[in-house]
Order: sequence, then C-alpha cells, then structure tokens
Amino acid sequence: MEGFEVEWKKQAQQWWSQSLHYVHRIPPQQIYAAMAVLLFTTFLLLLGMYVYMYICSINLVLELVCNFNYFDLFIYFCDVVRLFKRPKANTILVTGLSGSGKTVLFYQLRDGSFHQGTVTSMEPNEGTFVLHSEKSKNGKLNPIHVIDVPGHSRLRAKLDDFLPQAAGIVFLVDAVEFLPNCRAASEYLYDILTKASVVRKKIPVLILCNKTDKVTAHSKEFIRKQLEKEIDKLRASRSAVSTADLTNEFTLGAPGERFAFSQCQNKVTVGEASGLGGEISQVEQFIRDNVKS
Ligand SMILES: Nc1nc2c(ncn2[C@@H]2O[C@H](COP(=O)(O)OP(=O)(O)O)[C@@H](O)[C@H]2O)c(=O)[nH]1
Ligand SMILES: [Mg+2]
Repeated sequence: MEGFEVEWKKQAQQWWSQSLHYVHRIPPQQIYAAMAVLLFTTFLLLLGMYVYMYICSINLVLELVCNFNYFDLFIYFCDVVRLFKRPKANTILVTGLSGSGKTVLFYQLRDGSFHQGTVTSMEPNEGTFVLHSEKSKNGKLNPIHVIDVPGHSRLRAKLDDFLPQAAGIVFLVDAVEFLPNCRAASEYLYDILTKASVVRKKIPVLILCNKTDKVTAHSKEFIRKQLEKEIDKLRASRSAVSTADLTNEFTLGAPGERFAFSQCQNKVTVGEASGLGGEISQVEQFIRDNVKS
C-alpha cells in the first residue's frame, strides 16, 4: 500500500514538472490571452444565468398579474384615480311642474334677462356659466352647471340621469296657480324626496315659490304647509297600496308623526322668487351655499 502511494507521488511530481516545463515554453502573451478568454467566458456564463433568473421572475410576476385579472386591476386603478380626482359637484337641477317658470329662471340666472317663447321646451335646457349677478365681481369665478329638467310626467325619468351629479335641486312651484296644482306638485316632490340618491347623498332641495311679483301669489309659509299636508296624505296612501313600492325607494318622515320637511334627512328649505321680475337672490344664495368653490 505504502509503495503504491510513493509511486503516485512520484508520478504527480513528474506531471507537475512536465507541465511547468511546458508552461515555461509557452510565450507569456499566449498565457495572458488564454486567461482573458477564460475570464470572459466565465463572465458570459454568469451574465446568462442572471438574465435567465430575471426572465423567470418576470414570468412569475406576469403569471400573478394574469391570475389577478387585468380587468379588475383596471377597475381598481380607475377607482383610485377617481378618489384623488373627484370632480367638484357644481350641478344644480331646476325642476317643477310645467309652467312653474323653470326656463325663465334658467335664463335669468345665466343672462340676467328672461326669454319669451320657451314655454314648450321638451328637452332639458342645460348650460355651464358664471351667474350673471356675479360676472361683475372680481376674483376667481366658478361656473355653475344648471340643468332645467322639464316637468312633463313622461320626461321626469330624465331627472334620474342627472341626480348623481347634483349638488342641489331647485323645485319650482307656481305660487299663483298653486292650489289647482298642489296635488301634482306634491306628488312630484314626494317622488324626488324619496329617491335613494337624494336621501343617501343628502342632496339639498330648495322649494322655490315663484311668481311673487303677482299680488295673487300665495305666501311661502302657506305653500309649505299645504305641501306638507299633501305629502302626509300621499305617504299614508302610498304605503297602504304596496309595501314593496319600487318607484319610492325611501319612506318619508317619522312614523306616527305628521309630515314636515324638517324630518327629511336632506336639507329642505322654502324660498321665494320672481323669475320674470329678476328677483332671484334666494335661489342664487342656495346655489352659492351648495356649489363648492
Ligand atoms: N308673473 C310671472 N310669470 C312668470 C314668472 N316666471 C315665469 N312666468 C311665466 O310663466 C310661464 C311659464 O314659464 P316657463 O319658464 O316657460 O315655465 P317652465 O314650463 O317651468 O319652463 C311663462 O308664460 C312665463 O312668462 C314670474 O316670475 N312671474
Ligand atoms: Mg320650460
């Protein structure tokens, strides 16, 4: 065994001296070149391994994202953007029965004058403008988006399209021809006040008693009381007809108590105006109070 070991050592020394001898015969430039080639190939090998691992990790991430569903990702992204860039609500809806004076009021707000011959408007009148009364003011003026929503019963569904963007609703009542229209106005107002979007978003409502330039106009207190009385009756009759009334999404007021606008979750106020006479300060104040500047 020992003899075999000695033999091996001898052989190894021989190989070592032979290789040294061989190396000494090689010109040093060739050795440097060989070392450079060796280093370069090692570098290439390491680089290849790194790129491979990088591609693998990208694949893994992509797979995760694919399973996550691109559509969901897009929706989340949009939600985040919307959260940070929520448009300011500057829309005021002007509505009420036909003939209550919506279109005249619209032009008064915009131009400071009324336009005749617009009585038969069937399409919503819409505009974004700085209130005429504020045009002469200095400083930054915020335009208001005003929509005059026709009061015809078959066009009332349009109101639903505009409610999501509404900062406030102006509900016009003809203070002169109030009594013959009291029931119809109350029904329309009841529908507005029980809408889920109005209640949940607490959209403020201004009941504007219009045409106060006429001596025969009823007072706003009288109109408020009559509307409350009529809505009280409607509440009783409608809840008796059906408990699953689809058109009225919320019930109004406190059960067992007479209805009053003060019971509404959203702010309901009563004001006066004369669109034709240009006396519209209360509605302008309502707009200013509810459209963020
Ligand atoms: N006396 C008086 N008449 C008004 C007033 N506002 C509107 N009117 C008249 O009421 C009618 C209906 O007005 P309009 O604005 O077309 O009502 P809309 O159907 O609600 O758009 C028109 O003849 C107007 O001249 C007002 O403040 N005073
Ligand atoms: Mg009109």
